[in-house]
Amino acid sequence: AIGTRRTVVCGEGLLVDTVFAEVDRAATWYGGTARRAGGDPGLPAVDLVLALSCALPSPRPGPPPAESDPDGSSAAIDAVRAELGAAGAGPLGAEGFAVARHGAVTVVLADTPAGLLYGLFDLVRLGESGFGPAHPARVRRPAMARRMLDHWDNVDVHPVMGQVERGYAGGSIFWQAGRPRRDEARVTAYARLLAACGINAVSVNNVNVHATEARLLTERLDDVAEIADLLRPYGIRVHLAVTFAAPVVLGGLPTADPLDPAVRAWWAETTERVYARIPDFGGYLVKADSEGQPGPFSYGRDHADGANVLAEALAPGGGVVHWRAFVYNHRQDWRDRSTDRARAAFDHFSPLDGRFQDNVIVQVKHGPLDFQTREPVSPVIAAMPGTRLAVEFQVTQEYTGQQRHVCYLAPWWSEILRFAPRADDGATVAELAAGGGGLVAVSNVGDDEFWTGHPLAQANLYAFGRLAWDPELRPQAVLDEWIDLTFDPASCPDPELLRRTLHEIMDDSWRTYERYTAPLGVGFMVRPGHHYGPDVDGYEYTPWGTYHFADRDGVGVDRTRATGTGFTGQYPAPWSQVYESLDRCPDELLLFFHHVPYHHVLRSGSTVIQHIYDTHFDGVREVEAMCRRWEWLARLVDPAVYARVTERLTEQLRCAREWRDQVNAYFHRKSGVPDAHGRPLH
Ligand code: BDP
Repeated sequence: AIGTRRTVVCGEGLLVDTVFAEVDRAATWYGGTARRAGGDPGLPAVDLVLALSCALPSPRPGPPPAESDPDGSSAAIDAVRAELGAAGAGPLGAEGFAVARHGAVTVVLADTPAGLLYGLFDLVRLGESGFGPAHPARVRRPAMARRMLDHWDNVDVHPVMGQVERGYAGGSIFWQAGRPRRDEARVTAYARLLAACGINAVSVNNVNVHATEARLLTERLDDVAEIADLLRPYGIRVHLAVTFAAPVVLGGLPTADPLDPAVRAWWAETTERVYARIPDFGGYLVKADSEGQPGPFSYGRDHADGANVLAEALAPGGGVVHWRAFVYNHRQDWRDRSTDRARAAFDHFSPLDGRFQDNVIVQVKHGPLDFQTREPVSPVIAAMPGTRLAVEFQVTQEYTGQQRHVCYLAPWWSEILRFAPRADDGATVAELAAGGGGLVAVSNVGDDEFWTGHPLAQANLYAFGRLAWDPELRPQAVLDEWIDLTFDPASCPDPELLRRTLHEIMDDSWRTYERYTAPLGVGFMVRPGHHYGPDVDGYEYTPWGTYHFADRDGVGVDRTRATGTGFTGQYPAPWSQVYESLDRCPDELLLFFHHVPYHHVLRSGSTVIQHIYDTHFDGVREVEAMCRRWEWLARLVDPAVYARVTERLTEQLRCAREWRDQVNAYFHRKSGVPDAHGRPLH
């Protein structure tokens, strides 16, 4: 839509250059024209203006004289500015923009180059409808200031985890066997893709910082700077995962004690060197005292002590430290039913509220456990009003089918973002994240030709960025945007069939996945280690703290205050009472909070055991329907995409049947209860 227009771009700056390069490329491709403001005045009237408002003189009353505005751009800009002023729209902000259609001219206005870039991508989303009838300016500003992706990419190939930890899309786009990959075209294309999704920060290495990754902070800093140079033109700042032991392993100091003056000095000097090399460096990401990573506990210090020393070092450069709250004992005694991994983050972090410096962002996984298909919202999110919190999602589908299964996660994220964990002010998770450190997710991208292994998993990447920008968006509307941008309905012989079928396959795919995997919020039941496919008892007698406690009488984890681990008490009212109560607890979370007999009757009216059987049969039937529907698209999508998705669906169906058979057989054997409909349970 843009490429066929006569476009003028007004303003200066690196990101304005990017905007111009984008429209110029489109114009070259589709036969339009693109020029910078101040060029040849003898041009015909423009039909698209992208302008930085600060680059413009204040609007004069009345239309500009025709001779000073031969292409009509100034008149259109002035009209839109006047309209924004009259509407009291206020500043567009650091990344906001306004799009208007004034007569036959589309105008994108922004206060900053980043805003102009996001305005351009908004127009790309609008397509031809951005050039329809005149309409007043629509102002868009992001809800979250930081919309970040964490790559769990290793620099070296890790003997167990490979090049990308929990990566299901091939190798890393940044690193290859210990070296930078230096695929500039790919990283630039990635930056463009991310900017189009609304992402503005990327952490480029794994949170489990191994020996080579650690050195990115010091002697390998040039490798990071190279990536920063490629992401910068698209408004993306680079962050780095660092090891808390860096003063010892890199600096040769005898300790990493955060209160030791030499340690503080080391962090300050090291960070100063980072800013000398990368002036817009975003900051550090730290996983400390977690799953074997070093941390402040080794020195008898707490996580506020640990985070603050890094924050102090980053403050002069304007950086932040994302300090993860994913801290728990992964070597617990499974025989001790009072230890509860779900409690850990709250127990460690809530007492520290108010002690973190302003540029510390405590990064909390959205659920208390670990990115399961269904979990309650983490109680930490409600418990730290004096701390900047970021909420962490997992776009990479570690526990949701590893990009072999279709699992559109936006409905799940949307539910979480709309949840109001605190009764007093009714603030939603989205509002709390927006007021704090924003939204972060683990990336699902690799060097795969479709970026994400499963082509339909791209929708999760896109949806994450869009929901971080605007958590009010409906997941189905986001999917519509993604379909339009990805499959180009204009060149599709039957765009309506394509759209309807993709919705039928994807809209409910997260719930379908939930139906054939672990039931009623109990979680895990995946194969240990790689976490793909069913293994009902795989983690049951291990030190990882993720159990379902199924026996002949019942199943589920008693996390009540009355008789269990007391986890429900970490929530404020009313959620503490809702989750504590067997009658009020939502069905989908029942086994997360309660241990119940198999004949316990759910709010739905079904018994727990019959619900398990029914949902597992239903889930597989739904995957069978997905496979049939996908066949309708054989001639409507690119053959390579068609082939890849077909291959993945075949595997999804095989795996869903495996889940159904194992889960049903397991609970049938434990409980001895037959299926009410007489279906074979094996
Ligand atoms: C778990 C993953 C593990 C990550 C960890 C984390 O299995 O690979 O290192 O999360 O978030 O889900 O640090």
